[in-house]
Amino acid sequence: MKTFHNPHHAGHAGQQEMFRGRMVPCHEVPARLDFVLAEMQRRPLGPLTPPAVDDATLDIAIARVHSARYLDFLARAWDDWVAMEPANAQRDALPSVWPLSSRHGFRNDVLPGNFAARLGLFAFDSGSPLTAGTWAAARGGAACALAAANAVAQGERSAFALTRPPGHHAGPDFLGGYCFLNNAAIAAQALRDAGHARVAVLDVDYHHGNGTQTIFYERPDVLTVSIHGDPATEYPFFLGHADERGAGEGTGFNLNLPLPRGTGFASWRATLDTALRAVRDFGASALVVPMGLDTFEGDPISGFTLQSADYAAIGAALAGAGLPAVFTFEGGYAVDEVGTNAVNLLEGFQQAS
Ligand code: SP5
Ligand code: ZN
Repeated sequence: MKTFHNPHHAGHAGQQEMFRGRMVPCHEVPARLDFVLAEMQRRPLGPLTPPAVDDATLDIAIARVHSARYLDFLARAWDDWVAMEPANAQRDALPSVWPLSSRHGFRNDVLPGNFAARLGLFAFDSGSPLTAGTWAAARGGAACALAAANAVAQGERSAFALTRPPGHHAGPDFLGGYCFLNNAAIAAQALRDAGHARVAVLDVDYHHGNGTQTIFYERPDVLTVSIHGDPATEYPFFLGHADERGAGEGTGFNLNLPLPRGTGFASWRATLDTALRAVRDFGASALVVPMGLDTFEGDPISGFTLQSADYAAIGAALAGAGLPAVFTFEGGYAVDEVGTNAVNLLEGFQQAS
């Protein structure tokens, strides 16, 4: 398995996130990726390189899934934040005012001149700090996703985009859930553009992949499936229910498999079989797996009880689909175990392929 790692990831280093009225240390920290890299050096899966993607090609791939208005905002966001007042250079940018949605009577068609308002327009939570290196890190991650998709399009059985910040909560024109650019969606679209007629996304992160769902919700060519904590009680709360089946031409091409907080591996594994049946029935020729390891029992912000050995079994089950696969690194906040769990899954896939 070829792995593309993001050399710019550590430039995205938030200090604190807002949680229930208090600022708490960020869960999504650079060390997460370093632990995965270290484990991959102990248990190599194949070549490990930075992505080689030219800027113009990358811009096109990113613009296939994100709006121009959002990308213009994101590319300039840090400079605009510091321009508000010089002291902002020492602080992360977090939103504090939101338009909610049009049902509240607020407009989202007029771009605010005030940066804090603009940040609120494009963000859905106050837990995703934007820092000096965020844009470069997110862009480097999109390059990893594109390189991984290209490798698979050219005949590799699998490839891994080892990057942070994660991506699956980022939508066409919004950030949130520690995510800025949707790496899995960029990979899925790149596979479509390389000639795969039907691409399936099977999201195994603890949290519903709301951004990916929204990007492909009205499309019949990309099936989105997500196994996650029930949004009735779990983040991101406002999407991820079982009755969301797609819309328009995309009706029937979204499948949500929410599970209650406390779910263990037996039930999770049976649900994976349901997800894999949907992928098979869809007739995909390529698979994208947003790989969150926050289903682990020791995860500090999640509620499933998977054990480290379970990840190898997940990898083997995914290989059983018989499809070429791109993996993107998503959540997983038990930092000391995230490398073991990630490599267990990928090695499980590789050994069963
Ligand atoms: C990619 C991904 O996994 N994003 C998850 C974003 C979750 N953000 C909300 C986290 C709530 C943090 N709770 C802190 C509990 C401290 N005990
Ligand atoms: Zn997650």
